Amino acid sequence: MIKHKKPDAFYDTFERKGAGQQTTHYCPGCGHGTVHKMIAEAIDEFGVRDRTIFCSPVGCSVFAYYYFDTGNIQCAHGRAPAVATGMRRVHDDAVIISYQGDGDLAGIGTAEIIHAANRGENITVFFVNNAIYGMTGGQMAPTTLIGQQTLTTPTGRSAATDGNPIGMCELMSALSAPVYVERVSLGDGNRVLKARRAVRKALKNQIDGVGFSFVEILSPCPINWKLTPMDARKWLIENLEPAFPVKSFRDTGTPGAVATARAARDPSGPIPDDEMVRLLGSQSEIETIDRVTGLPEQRVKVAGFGGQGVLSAGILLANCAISEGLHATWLPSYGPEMRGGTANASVIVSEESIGSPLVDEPTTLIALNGPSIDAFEGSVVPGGLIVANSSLIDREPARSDVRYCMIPASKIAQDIGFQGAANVVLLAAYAAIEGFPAIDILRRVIPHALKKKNLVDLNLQMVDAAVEFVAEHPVAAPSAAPLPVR
Ligand SMILES: Cc1ncc(C[n+]2csc(CCOP(=O)(O)OP(=O)(O)O)c2C)c(N)n1
Ligand code: SF4
Repeated sequence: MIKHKKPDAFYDTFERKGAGQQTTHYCPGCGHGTVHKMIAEAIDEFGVRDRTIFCSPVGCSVFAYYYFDTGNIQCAHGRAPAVATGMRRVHDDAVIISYQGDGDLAGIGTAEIIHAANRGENITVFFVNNAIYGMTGGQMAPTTLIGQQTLTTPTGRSAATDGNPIGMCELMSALSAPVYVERVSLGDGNRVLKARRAVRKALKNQIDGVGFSFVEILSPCPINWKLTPMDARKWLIENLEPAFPVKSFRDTGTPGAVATARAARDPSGPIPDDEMVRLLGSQSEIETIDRVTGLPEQRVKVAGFGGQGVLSAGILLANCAISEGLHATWLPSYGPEMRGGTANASVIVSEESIGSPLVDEPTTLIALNGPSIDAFEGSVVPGGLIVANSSLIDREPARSDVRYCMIPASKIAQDIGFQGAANVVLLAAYAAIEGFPAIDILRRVIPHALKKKNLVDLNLQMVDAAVEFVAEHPVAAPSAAPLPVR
């Protein structure tokens, strides 16, 4: 006896159609429903519903989140592989599905899928190829066949004006990282059974840590093909399959391969010795480092104009952090001009691995010029620190709930003999005030971090001058109750 049962990975009722409804929004004979069912059954079979994240696309399957009782993210058009990548990086244990149509994956999202595949992300991609833009009423897709009539190719697709259909499995298997690439078809019952096996395998691969799996499913869109559901299946076999051969393109990879590769360079693990050797000069230097513990997360914004060494001050800070065995990110932001435009660098330092490199609410602002303090003063957290270059900034911070140090960095640097190193004066002042990075570390990293070795001594003098200035001008505690952050 054949027993039909709705997979547990589906909700009991599909609320979009009103409580109690059992039907989806798909047209009669559409392949999306079939593919959904295969995926839901595989999720049930592997018992991973609670840890599955379904990244649904723009396209007819945009409402997949009404059907799958899993984690769901509705992604911007074509961007599901990028979202899936983000999920992969933060949820080790999640089973992540990128579900995409041909307009979504092979049109607007070409870049995302190629790069996710090329990185070999341990995700599963289900690519539903119906050779047309279904949701928007049947325009030409990248996979539309030569001669196929669509809304935008009323006389049939022409290679001369529209290019040739893109074989995504062929493209995927030109890359070395994907471990499983297969094209299947929903043309008839036997084909559906084969497709089901491919769907299952692609999910299992991910669960076993094998790597990037890609299954293309040739799928009918009767309404836009202007055929009955039965004729659509026939048309699929007779026309789509010859253009897109149904076969396994690649099936390699070993269970656990992803975990092994990850362990070799675990981003959340300790900073590798070779990184520290690069910054400190030798292995024996590393032994002399007091590893920092208990440091609150430092979110530093260094801002000024291009040419002031804003970005390099950020790199120096990040390098000091790495030398102390800490995690660090550095994110530059600058205009198109090499010199004179505004520039800032966001640096995060933490004992833990860092999720996002963005700094919206800095714990410290290092401002090299007036526009920088105007732009970022309001974003500093209450109790935070502003280190400002008083040579170029003619006002003190307006905030009374932050600590600040007005240091004539440009003048100090000029007096020592190299005005271009005002950035190092400011960074050293920050270090002297916060006790991080250790001044000793800053002094030890400078010779290795600076490309121009003839400037090392001058830069070390900048550090000494800043330390002396801070000792003579201690930073006062904030005087007022915290202001709301702007
Ligand atoms: C940024 C953006 N561009 C265009 C659209 C319009 N749009 C919606 S769905 C779609 C194509 C979907 O086709 P496909 O990915 O093949 O999925 P199907 O609907 O056939 O399942 C387009 C172009 C949109 N919603 N957003
Ligand atoms: S338009 Fe095509 S792809 Fe969209 S639901 Fe209808 S049959 Fe399916």
